[in-house]
Amino acid sequence: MLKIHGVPISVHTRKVIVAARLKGLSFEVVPVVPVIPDNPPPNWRALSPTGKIPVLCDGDYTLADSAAICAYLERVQPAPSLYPADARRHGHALWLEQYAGGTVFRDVVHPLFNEVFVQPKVKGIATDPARIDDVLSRVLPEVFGYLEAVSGGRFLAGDAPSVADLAVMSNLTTMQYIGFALERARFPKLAALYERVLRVPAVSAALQAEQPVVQQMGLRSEFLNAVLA
Ligand SMILES: N[C@@H](CCC(=O)N[C@@H](CS)C(=O)NCC(=O)O)C(=O)O
Repeated sequence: MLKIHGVPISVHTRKVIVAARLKGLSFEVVPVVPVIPDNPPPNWRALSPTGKIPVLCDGDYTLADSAAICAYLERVQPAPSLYPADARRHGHALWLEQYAGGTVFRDVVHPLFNEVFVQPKVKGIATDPARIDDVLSRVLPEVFGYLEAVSGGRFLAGDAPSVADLAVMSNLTTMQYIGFALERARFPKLAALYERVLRVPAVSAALQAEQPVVQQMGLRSEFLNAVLA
């Protein structure tokens, strides 16, 4: 059985979990929380050269990075495909997957998560409200404005969910868990897309499965009520 090292609350681990579920692949999650000192197993750097989650183990084969893992799962189980067949849509899906990991996560969700959760609750360092204000007032409007502009279709790169949808959905989910709403009035097409992705059965099942951890961590989840009811 596939082993996914990480935790479902992690943006990139959730993306891989949902990809495996969409493809009907059996997997188990091996909990690893890199931000907690001494939590990762002793051989962690051999599994994850960057130290980050997720890492996939398929028998004796090990692979780090959510984009690489999703592309690998696509070859292991081609249907349903997470990559559009059309060349331009395929390119667009890969671009948006990169944008989600490189800009939405790095510049918006990660700093917010760090300030609201990791610094105060794991490292004992006070939250910096100025950092949060800067992300919300300066960074988020441009990044979410771009996501809004590309959210007009059924899914981000065509009529079926792709890696781009999983990557964006996962960022928006963690952001809301830590108390930052996705403002529907400001980003209506993005909010509608997010809800469509949540209603994909493999996505709602994955979110349902992570709720015990969400409750245990004291995170917000009322924004999922309509989908998980
Ligand atoms: N490009 C990587 C990014 C992975 C990543 O940033 N993982 C975060 C959690 S979502 C992590 O491990 N953070 C802990 C750390 O940086 O030590 C991927 O797509 O898998």
